[in-house]
Amino acid sequence: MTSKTMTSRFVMAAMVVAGCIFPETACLSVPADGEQPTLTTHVQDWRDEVIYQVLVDRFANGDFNNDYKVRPGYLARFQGGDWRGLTEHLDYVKTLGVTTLWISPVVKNVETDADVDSYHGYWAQDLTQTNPHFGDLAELRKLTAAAHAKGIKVVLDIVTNHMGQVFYYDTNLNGNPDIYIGGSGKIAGPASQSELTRITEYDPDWDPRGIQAFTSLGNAGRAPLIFFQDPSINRVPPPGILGTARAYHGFGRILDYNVEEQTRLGDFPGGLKDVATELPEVRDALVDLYTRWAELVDLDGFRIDTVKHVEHEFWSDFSSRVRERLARQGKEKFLMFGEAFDGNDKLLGSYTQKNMLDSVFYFSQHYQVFRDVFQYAYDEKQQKGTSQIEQLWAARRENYSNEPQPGGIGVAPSKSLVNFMDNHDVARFLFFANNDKDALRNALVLLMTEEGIPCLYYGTEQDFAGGNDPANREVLWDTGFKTDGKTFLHFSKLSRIRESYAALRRGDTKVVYSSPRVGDEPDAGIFAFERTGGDAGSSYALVVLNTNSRHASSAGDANTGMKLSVSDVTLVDVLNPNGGEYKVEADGTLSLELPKQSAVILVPRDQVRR
Ligand SMILES: [Ca+2]
Ligand SMILES: [Ca+2]
Ligand SMILES: [Ca+2]
Repeated sequence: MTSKTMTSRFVMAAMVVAGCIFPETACLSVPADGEQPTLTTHVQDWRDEVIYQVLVDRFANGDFNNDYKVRPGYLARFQGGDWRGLTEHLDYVKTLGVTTLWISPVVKNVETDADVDSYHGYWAQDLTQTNPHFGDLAELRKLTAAAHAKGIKVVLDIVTNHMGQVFYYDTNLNGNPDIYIGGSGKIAGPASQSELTRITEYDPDWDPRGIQAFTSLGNAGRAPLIFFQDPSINRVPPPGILGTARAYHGFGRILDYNVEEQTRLGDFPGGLKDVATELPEVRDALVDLYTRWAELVDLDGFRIDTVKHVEHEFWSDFSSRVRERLARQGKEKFLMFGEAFDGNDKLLGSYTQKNMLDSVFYFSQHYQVFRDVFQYAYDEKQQKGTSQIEQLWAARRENYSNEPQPGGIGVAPSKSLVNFMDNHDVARFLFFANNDKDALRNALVLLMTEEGIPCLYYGTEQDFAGGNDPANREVLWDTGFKTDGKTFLHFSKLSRIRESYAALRRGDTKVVYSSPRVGDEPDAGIFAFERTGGDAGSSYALVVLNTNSRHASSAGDANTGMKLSVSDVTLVDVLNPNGGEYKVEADGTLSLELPKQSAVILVPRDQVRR
C-alpha cells in the first residue's frame, strides 16, 4: 500500500465518521478520535432503569491536564471533573444501584460570562466539538463503551432552544458591545429633558418588534446582531447556520413568563440567545448535530433542556427524525425526555402528544409530592396530606399520552414519566427538609417504587444538602466516594428490591389508601398503593408509607383498613431487616400501623426472592 492510498483511505474514513454536518454549506472536518462504535439498542424497557444525574465537572477529576481555569471551592467556577473521572468511578455508580447515567452537556461552550463559568455545559458555542474541560471525543467514547460493558446506559443532556452568549445587539450601531445610559436625565427643569435609560447590548429586555437600534436622530430599525470575536473565552461565532443572524429570533430577554410569545421567542436569562427553531434549515442542523453525537458515542437517549421555550411542532419533527435516523442504524428505544421547569401538569403532558417526547420530568410531582408531602414533613402547617399524591397521579392518564410514541421507547408516556426529588436547578431535598434525613430516606422509597423511571441527582446518596444554584452543585470527590453511609446503603437496597420485583418496575398502580390529614389524627401521613398487572404478570407489591414526622399512624382500623385487590394471603416486608408478615383477610382488608417516617414494601410470601 502506498502512502498516497493510505492517506486517501484515512480521509475517506474520517469523512464517513464525521458525516456532513451542514448540508447547505461545506462539510466540516471532525477528527475521528477513538473508535467509531457500532450502534446497538442497550435497553429492554426504560422502566427497568434507574437514572443518575451527573454534573461532569463535579463528579470526579480523572485528568489534571484539562484543569485550566479551575478554582477549587468556588462553585460558580470550574472544579475540574471530567469524563475520565466518571469512567474511573463506574463501580461506585454500579454499587449504588443506578443503571443509566444522565451526563451534563458535552459540547464546547462560551467559557465564562459575568464571572460565572460554563462548568454546567449549558452555554453552547459549537455543537460539533467536545468541551475540552471534560476531555476529547476518544475519552467520551471510552466512557460510553466502559459504561455499556457494565450494563450502564448513557443519556446526554442537550439544548435546542438557545445557544450561549455568542452575539450582542448593537443598538447604538457603533460596532462594540456596550452597556450604556441613554437620555439626558429628567431632573427639575425644562419638560423636554428625557428620562435616563440603562441599555445593555448583551442581554436587552424583550421588544416585540425585535431589539431596536437608536441614533441621536431616533429609531434606526432592527439592531444588528454582531457575533463576538473573543477566542480567549471561546466567545466566537458558532460554525454553520448557527453562526448567522437569521438563525436567531432577536427579540431580547424574556420579561414575563406568562406571555406565551415571550417564553417561546425571547432570549433565556443570562443572555442565552434564542434559536429560530421554526426555520426548516435550523431544524435540519439541530437534528443533524445532535443525532451525530448519538452516532459518535453510541448514546442511549437525550435529556432535553427548556422544552417549554420551543414551539410544540418542533418536538414532533425533531423527535421523529432522530428516531428514524437512529433506527436505520440499529438503535431503537432511544429515550427522549424533556425538561419543562413548570408545575403545570397539563403543560408537561402537552409535550407527550403523538410523535413528540417519550417522557418528561414529572415537575408537578416534584412540587406537589416531594416538596409538599415529604420535604415539609417537619412542619404540619406546610405539609400536605397524601391525598394530594392520589389526586396528582389520577390525572396522569388524562394529562399525558397513553400511547407509546411511534418508533419510540415502546412504553406510553403516562407510564414512563421521569420521577425525581430534586435536580441541579432547585435546592436539594435536604435543604428545604430542614436536613431531616428520615424524610429523605422515606421519599426515596416512593421514588424507587412508584410507576415511571426514577432519577437520582448525584450526591443525594451522600446526604448533600446544598441550597439553590450553585450551592446545590457540590463536589462529590470530597466524600471519598464512600459506599457505607446510611442513605447510600438504603438507596442501593431499594434498587435491588426494584430489580427483584417486576411489579415495582412494570406493574400498574392502584392507590388503596390516602389521607388529607397531617396532624394528630391516627391515619395522618399514611399513603398506600399496589403495583400489579400491566406488564408485570402476576407479580404483586404493596407499598405503604407513613409521611408523618411526629407519630406512628395506621391505615384505618380493623373495619376501615385498606381494601386490597388480593385476599387471604400473607404479605412479607422485603424492605426492613426482619421484615414482618401481614395477613390479608378473606375480604381483602389489611390494617397496619407504621412508625413515624417509615415504609414497608410488601410482597406475597410465595413471591419473596432472597
Ligand atoms: Ca480534570
Ligand atoms: Ca454598541
Ligand atoms: Ca425559543
